[in-house]
Parts: sequence; structure tokens; C-alpha cells
Amino acid sequence: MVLEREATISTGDSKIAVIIPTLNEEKGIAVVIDKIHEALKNYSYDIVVSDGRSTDKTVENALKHNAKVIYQRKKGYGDALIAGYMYAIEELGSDILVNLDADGTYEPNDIPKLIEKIIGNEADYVVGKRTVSAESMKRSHIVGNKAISFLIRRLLKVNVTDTQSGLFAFRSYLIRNIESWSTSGWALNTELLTKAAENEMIIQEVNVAYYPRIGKAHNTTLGGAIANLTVIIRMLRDTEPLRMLGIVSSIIFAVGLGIGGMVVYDFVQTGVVKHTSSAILSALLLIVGVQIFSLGLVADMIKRRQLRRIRPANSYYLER
Ligand SMILES: Nc1nc2c(ncn2[C@@H]2O[C@H](COP(=O)(O)OP(=O)(O)OP(=O)(O)O)[C@@H](O)[C@H]2O)c(=O)[nH]1
Ligand SMILES: [Mg+2]
Repeated sequence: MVLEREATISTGDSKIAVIIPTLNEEKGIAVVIDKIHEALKNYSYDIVVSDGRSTDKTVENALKHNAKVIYQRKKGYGDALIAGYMYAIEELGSDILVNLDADGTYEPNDIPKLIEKIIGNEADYVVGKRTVSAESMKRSHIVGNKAISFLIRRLLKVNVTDTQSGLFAFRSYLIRNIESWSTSGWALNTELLTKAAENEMIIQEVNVAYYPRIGKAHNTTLGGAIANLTVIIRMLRDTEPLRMLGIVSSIIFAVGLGIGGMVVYDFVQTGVVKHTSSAILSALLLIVGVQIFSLGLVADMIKRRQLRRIRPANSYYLER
């Protein structure tokens, strides 16, 4: 007999994998896993712990609480997630990938909110937008997250408020479409979001809870900010070379034009070129500006040729 509650939840045929990166999280991991089992009992799911060779009882606890455990090959938060994604796709045949930290900061009961949007074809990529408090997040982290998210929205054109949330879910085909990664560290979320937007995925946010951490943190505000700024520049170079080089070339060209303008003004007034060095500098800057812009055009052409446009699963509808 099917219980009423079960009958009302749409499970579709989707196979879900919840990927948890862990580095010495023996205190939080068992609680998190148990809550996920409870939250996803009506779904077809796997829990994958991607461990960075923890030296405490993290792995033992994960296995005891019925999670699958794999070990990342390299180091870093991002590398652990990529390892988990590859395992889920290659070995488990997962359709939807969900990320969650092992430190008890996220509420596993929020996971269905994210995956239902994907199963219901409303979105391809869903981010858990955190409601943070002074207890759950340091002030420097709150400010840093806001600044990074602002840059990502403005520069990378990803319309998400909480880009650094560790709770997000997406269709697994995104991973198959990614040929190479720019990071294996803290900024993986940023890279995934950018690539989701590039793949024309429908990205949405849902509100989720955010609790104080169990156990010791690994991330620092400065470390996260540097990792993200590096990836933002790399992503801009890869996804919008013309815009990035266009801005650089415009600045150089404008300075060249300014200096050149003064030289020409002097010439008109006095009939002689007084500052030969300024004239040479101006000519050089104008040439370099044009060269960089041309480089941007070529890079843009290469990017357009390489862009593999694999359409999202819901790019057309069978009904009106
Ligand atoms: N496998 C693996 N997991 C990692 C690594 N670094 C961090 N983690 C895990 O990634 C998750 C996020 O790390 P946190 O230290 O909580 O980072 P954060 O959430 O940005 O920072 P807090 O706000 O302090 O919690 C946790 O589950 C960590 O155990 C790593 O190098 N390898
Ligand atoms: Mg955390």
C-alpha cells in the first residue's frame, strides 16, 4: 500500500546523488547522513562521501551510517566535489547531483525543495539561498560572500544572490559538458554556476536554513576571496575574452588618446612638437590598445568555435 504522503511526492525516475566533501568531519558527518536518509526516503538516491583522507573517524562513521565513500585523488574542496560527480555519473548513473557540507550547517530537509524544482522541469540548477545569522556566519564571511556574489552577477552574468552556498543541485549532464576545469579549490561553485549559465541551464534559487558549524572550519574569508577572484578572471578570459580584453584595450587607448591630444594641441598652438617623448608614448599606447582589441576579437572567434552547445533537457515542450 502506498501512503498518502508518498503518493503526493513526485519522485520521477530521477536518480539522485548527494555528494558530501569531507575533511575531518567526524562530529557532523553521521548526523548529516542520517538526516539525508530521512529527508530522501521517498526518492531513489545515493549518499557519496568524497573524503580528503581524513585522519579522524569521518570515513568509519560515514560507512556505519550507510553512505558510499570514495577518496579524492588530489587536494581541495573543488577536487573532492569533482571526484564525487565523476563517481556518481560513471558508477551510479545519477541524473541529479546535490552538494552538501558535512558540518551540519545545512538542513537536509531542504534538499527536496531543490530537487523538486528539477524533477518538475522548472529548473536545471537550483541554489539554496541561505538565511544567515550572526551565530551561523562570521561578519567577514557575510561581507566577503556578498562582494563575491556581486562581482559574479555583474562580470559573469550569473543571476544568483548566494553564489557561495554549499547546498545546490543540478542535472548531471552539466558535468559531461565540462571538458576542463579552472579550479579544484574553494571557487568550484563559481565555476559550476558560470558553466551552467554558459550551457543555458535554467538557474533558480530557493531559501534554505543555515546553522552554526559543528567542528573546525577549513575555509578562511581571505582564502575564499582570492580563490574566487582568480576563477572570476579565468572565467572572464574563457567565456568573455572580447569584453575583458576590450576593457583593457579601451583603457590603454584612452590614455594614449589623452596624451596624443595634448601633443596635437601643443602643435596647433605653437607649430612645433615640443614633447617628442609624449608623442612616441601616445603612438605606442594607441598601437598596443588596437593590438589588444584585435587579440580580443581572435580570442572571441576561437571561443565561439569551441563552444559546444548541448541543449538542456527541457529546451522544448511537448505541450503548450
Ligand atoms: N574532501 C575534502 N573535503 C574538504 C576539503 N576542504 C574542505 N572540505 C569539506 O568541504 C566542506 C566545506 O568546508 P568548510 O570548512 O565547512 O568550509 P565553509 O563551509 O566555506 O566554511 P564554514 O563557514 O566555516 O563552515 C566540509 O564538509 C569540509 O569537510 C578538502 O580539501 N577535501
Ligand atoms: Mg561549512
